[in-house]
Amino acid sequence: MDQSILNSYNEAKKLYAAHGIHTDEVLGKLAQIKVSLHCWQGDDVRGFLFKDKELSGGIAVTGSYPGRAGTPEELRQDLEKALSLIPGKHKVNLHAIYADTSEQVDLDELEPRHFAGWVEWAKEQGLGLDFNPTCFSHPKAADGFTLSHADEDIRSFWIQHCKASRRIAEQFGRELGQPCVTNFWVPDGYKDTPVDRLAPRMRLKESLDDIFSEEIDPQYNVDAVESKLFGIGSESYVVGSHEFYMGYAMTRGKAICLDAGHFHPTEVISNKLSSILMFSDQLLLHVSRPVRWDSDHVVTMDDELLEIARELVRGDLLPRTHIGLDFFDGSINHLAAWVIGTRNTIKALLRAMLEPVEELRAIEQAGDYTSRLALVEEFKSYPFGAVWDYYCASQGTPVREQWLSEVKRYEQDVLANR
Ligand code: RNT
Ligand code: ZN
Repeated sequence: MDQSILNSYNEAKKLYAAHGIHTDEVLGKLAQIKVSLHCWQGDDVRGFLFKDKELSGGIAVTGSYPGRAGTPEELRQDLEKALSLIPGKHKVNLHAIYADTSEQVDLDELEPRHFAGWVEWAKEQGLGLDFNPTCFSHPKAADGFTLSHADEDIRSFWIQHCKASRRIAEQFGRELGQPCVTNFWVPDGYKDTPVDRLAPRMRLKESLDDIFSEEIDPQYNVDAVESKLFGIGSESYVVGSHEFYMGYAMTRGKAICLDAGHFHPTEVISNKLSSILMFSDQLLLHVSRPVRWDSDHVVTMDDELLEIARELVRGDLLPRTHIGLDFFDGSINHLAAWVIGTRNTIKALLRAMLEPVEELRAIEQAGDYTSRLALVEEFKSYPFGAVWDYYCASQGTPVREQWLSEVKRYEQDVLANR
């Protein structure tokens, strides 16, 4: 390791030690945390099953940056490259439309064997896998409804797809020796104010109960449900609202998925973690960045990211929280987006771990809000960067912006030829 990285680290170590923070221990803990990289950033949410299908479901990718992955091999190659630039051991999050098969197979017919290529690769790479049924970009989702559809045949198609997805996930978990988190998100909703809000919600509840009635080993699969406030074309009403899934997950023992982009523009998810995990066992995060709406911008080191990380660390919520990413930006290099967003997420956790939580808690309890504000603000400029650089170097990953030239080289050597 570069001597200057080590020197800076040792200096930083002393400063943190004065507040009882042991940086070596912190880095040991940080290395245990897995972030789930969403495969869909690599190809603008297109997938491989239905090649020419347009993205639907009220979500949108903008930009046409060249080089996006067009085959499972290319996507894996890009993920490998991105993961080599991110410290730690992580997971990859797949959607059903990313099946690796030459068969013409519809969503309700998917089986674990259609993902064998992914499992083999994950084993080789020492990665975990997560999963999502894809309830959009399909003719049977054309009118914006899936699991809550009024038509029984359509509803049952999506129920079959979700059941198939859980079986695939269970297989992932069994093969890889770590649980697969399966996240259920459906776009169902109305553009304009509905007359009947209740009936679609009743149908969604019944569909979910049907899906989860199938016994799946919780050692291998964890179910999560993701809510939303609105989407493009579902501005007035979304069936699976936050309150709907809050009630559903709490009464069915499911994990809630909180996506940072899915709430009111001034509403933040960091403030929800302590409440939800008081009543629920597990939680799934979709770390994203909303800009004016659920725009799925690449995660930056902003106040909300830091606050999410602090809540997880201060409340010791990390063991019960699955950290996934969910952004898709087609206007910049696809791998760079992964690297920036994932490195920021890990870096924010490190910053949170490098705060004197016990000391701050005692100060707060004593009612000394002056010292609370003073210390929190001073810690914002403590040399966490030196600890981060040391962590990157000790994990054999590029230090600071060194990764960028690697991405540029990869763009020239690989992406430009696609
Ligand atoms: C959509 C949800 C969902 C998707 C992915 C592709 O609003 O956030 O998680 O982004 O499943
Ligand atoms: Zn999401």
